[in-house]
Amino acid sequence: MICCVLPLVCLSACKKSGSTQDTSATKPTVSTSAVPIATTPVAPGVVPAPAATASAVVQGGATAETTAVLAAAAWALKQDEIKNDPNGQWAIQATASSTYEDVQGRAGYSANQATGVPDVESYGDNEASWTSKMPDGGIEWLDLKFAKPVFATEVRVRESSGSGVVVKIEVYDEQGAVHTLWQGADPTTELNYLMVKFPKTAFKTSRVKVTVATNIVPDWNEIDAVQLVGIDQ
Ligand SMILES: [Ca+2]
Repeated sequence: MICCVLPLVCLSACKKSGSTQDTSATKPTVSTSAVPIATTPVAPGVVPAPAATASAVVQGGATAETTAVLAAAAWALKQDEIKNDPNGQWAIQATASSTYEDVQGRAGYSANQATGVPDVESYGDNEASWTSKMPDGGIEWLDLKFAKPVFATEVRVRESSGSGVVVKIEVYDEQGAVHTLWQGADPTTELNYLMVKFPKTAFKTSRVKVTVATNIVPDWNEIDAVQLVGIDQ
């Protein structure tokens, strides 16, 4: 009798599990569960255990995660790993929908403050980041160019104040057509990267557009740097 019941239980459980996955694939969810502090050293270059990252929003095979819940040491190692990622490049030029006090060029808070390596060291207002003209006006965007066209696999957005406002990541192919790689809810808090991973693009890109909704998080929302990750072939 037990032999007959067990398979039924398993079948039932498997079906439930399957339907849950189907739902999560189409309905974005944000994980907010607390993560225990790591008790074992993490070597540089080692990808943190899945439990140490918050992942959220699945759409069309793209995933997003944030460094927000990493323990401090793991956080610092991850920052260093990203900063020196051999497949990563930092933006070299940027324009934006608007800038704080309409600043231009490379002035503080200009779009170009989101180019180059990260240079904001603590969470909060800092003119070494891009900031829009209005704090809570709604949709704004940052359009960034990179030196080398690559088949892209990931875009990392370093948010440095009022984090959690990115709503869309797009890239342009070499013919100038725009491709949406991710759209959803941004789980980023504090000074952290929103890391949007996706299947390798079928085209090369050297231009990324980051769209934010500044009304999501009250007060100013600032982006320190944006990294495009990809390979030559
Ligand atoms: Ca910056």
